[in-house]
Amino acid sequence: MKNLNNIQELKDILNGFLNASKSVAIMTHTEPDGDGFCASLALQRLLSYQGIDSEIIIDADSQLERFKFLMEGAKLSIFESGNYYETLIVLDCNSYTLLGNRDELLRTARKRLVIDHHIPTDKELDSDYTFVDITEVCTGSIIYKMFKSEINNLPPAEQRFIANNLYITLINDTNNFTNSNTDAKSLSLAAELVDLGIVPSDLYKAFFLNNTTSQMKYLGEVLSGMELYNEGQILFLYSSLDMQKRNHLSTNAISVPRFVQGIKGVEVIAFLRQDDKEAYNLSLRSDTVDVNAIAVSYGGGGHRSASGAMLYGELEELKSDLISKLKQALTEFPNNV
Ligand SMILES: [Mn+2]
Repeated sequence: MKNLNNIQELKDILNGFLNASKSVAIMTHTEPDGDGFCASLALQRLLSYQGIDSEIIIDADSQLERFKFLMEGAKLSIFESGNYYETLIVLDCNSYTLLGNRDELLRTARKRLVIDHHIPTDKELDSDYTFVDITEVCTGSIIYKMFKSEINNLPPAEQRFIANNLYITLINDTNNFTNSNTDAKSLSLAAELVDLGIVPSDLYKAFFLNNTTSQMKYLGEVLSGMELYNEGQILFLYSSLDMQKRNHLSTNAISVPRFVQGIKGVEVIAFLRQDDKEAYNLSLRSDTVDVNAIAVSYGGGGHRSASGAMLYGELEELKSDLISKLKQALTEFPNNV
């Protein structure tokens, strides 16, 4: 595997791969989010303008309802074992734990390229070329930098399709410019996308506010079970399979931590969501504690202020271990700011 460290080099490698490829697949992590999935949609459209057909490979249980308004004309394929693509591009993901069964495509593809902005872990994907820039606010920003001049030369309707998707990558990973990763670079990117014709208020409403009443009732149930530890510095939320079932929702129907960010006195948010009998999805958020380190200790990872992992075992044991890890991390605060 070769690590790439500049955008032009990345673009050259990608073009080299695509020039002689019979089949191209793009994919992102499991539970596709507004960064990985919308960056895939933008890249697919950009490639199609270069005459290259590609498929975005999703899992059979991927929840894509909230992306519908961004998907017009997209070519998606549900992963099936035995599928083969000559070139494989993985976006917003550099970890086997976040790829699920689709890691099979990585084993069989002849040309593999990973483009990501997460802190690398010890479960890095085996690829021919890997571009990771943890200073990039979102994967969409990397795609924009690679193809800025091509985007400027597209017809207005195509520009808007791509700009809409890239704007979603940006507001997904900055939580609509409220996370600590919001800076001059991310706001400049937003301004450039507005110049391409996007309407930020429409996209905000369509992506963040467009929840169903079932989702909001479920959210209410989760929020009403809120627990506080360490004199209110740790906010713990739990979602059971029953809560999801009662509200006719599947596992990742709504991003819960978003709704409790910024609560007075809270330094760390931990959301534990039951996905199976003894399987729990953990999401961590903090502007002070390095939650990536905690996620890594569970075999997960992500970013310093937002990360996650899968936990397996008995709920009460997992919970008490988690709370003690968070308390320990807080004793090191503010040294770890
Ligand atoms: Mn991302």
